[in-house]
Amino acid sequence: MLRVSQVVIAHHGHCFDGACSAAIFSRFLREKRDVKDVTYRGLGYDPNAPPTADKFVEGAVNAVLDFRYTSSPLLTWYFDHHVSAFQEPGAKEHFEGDRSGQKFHDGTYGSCAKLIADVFREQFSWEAPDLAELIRWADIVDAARFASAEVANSLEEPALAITAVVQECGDDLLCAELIPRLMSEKLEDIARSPMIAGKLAPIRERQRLLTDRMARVGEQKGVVAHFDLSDQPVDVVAKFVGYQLFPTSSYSVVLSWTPRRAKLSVGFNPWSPRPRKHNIAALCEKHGGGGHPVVGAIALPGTELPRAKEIFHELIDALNA
Ligand SMILES: [Mn+2]
Repeated sequence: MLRVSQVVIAHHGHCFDGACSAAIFSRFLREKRDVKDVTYRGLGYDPNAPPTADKFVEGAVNAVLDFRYTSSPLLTWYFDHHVSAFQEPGAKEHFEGDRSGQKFHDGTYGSCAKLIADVFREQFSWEAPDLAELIRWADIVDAARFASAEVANSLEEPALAITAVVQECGDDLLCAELIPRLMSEKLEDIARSPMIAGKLAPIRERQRLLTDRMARVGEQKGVVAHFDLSDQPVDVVAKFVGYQLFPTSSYSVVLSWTPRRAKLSVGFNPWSPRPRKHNIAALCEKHGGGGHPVVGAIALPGTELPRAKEIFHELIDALNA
């Protein structure tokens, strides 16, 4: 059981940037506000996910990092870089009317971790130079600034091994152990330890099977590589495998399904031979999803697979237009 403390950090769950953001924010609280006891709560975009404010505790410091805005009066700190952060009706106006000086959004940032570090340095005169490597990697991972699709898919880099484990196994229990370690330890030491290294073998095997499956069902239509994986349940999709399989594509669209949710994952190929012509966040917002200009997603209840398949084809056509 997780104990609830006087500080609740609700962060994008199953996400390396979300965990790094929580680590930097926690270091700030420890060094500037003498806070030692923090509860971490992961947030997800599942259609059935409870409202963010359900994670908050009355009277506590409640922070949301790397996730959509909430107008809840209990929100005390906010940082995000998703351009789709303001989806709740009235959220944008509520954010703009805030006078706490503790709520920040900048959609031009590659990672929320870097946004937090920059705001703390510029506005709160605080920085942790030893976290530079963590921030650098959060920016590489979240903005897909990898040298190649092969590097992105390999789990050799410590940050990428941690990313893979966080994506597949990063529930609140794992994060309660991982985030405090990200605050002070080297990424290579964390990656070598059992909590990460011990979980990699099954992840590698699942990635291999998924890559095979994507190679079998994948097709390229125009500049879009597309993968309908809905015939068998799959929860986590490999973001960059599509570009490795179809290096001449500019975009990829993946449809995945579990009884809980149907998910469309859309991305711009960071190694595309052509420039990006579409804002993927805006395309996803049309169907209730969101994200960044270069990567986004739409989640529907699992029972709405037929609708998800229609959207799948609409997206392929829209990205080819
Ligand atoms: Mn992020």
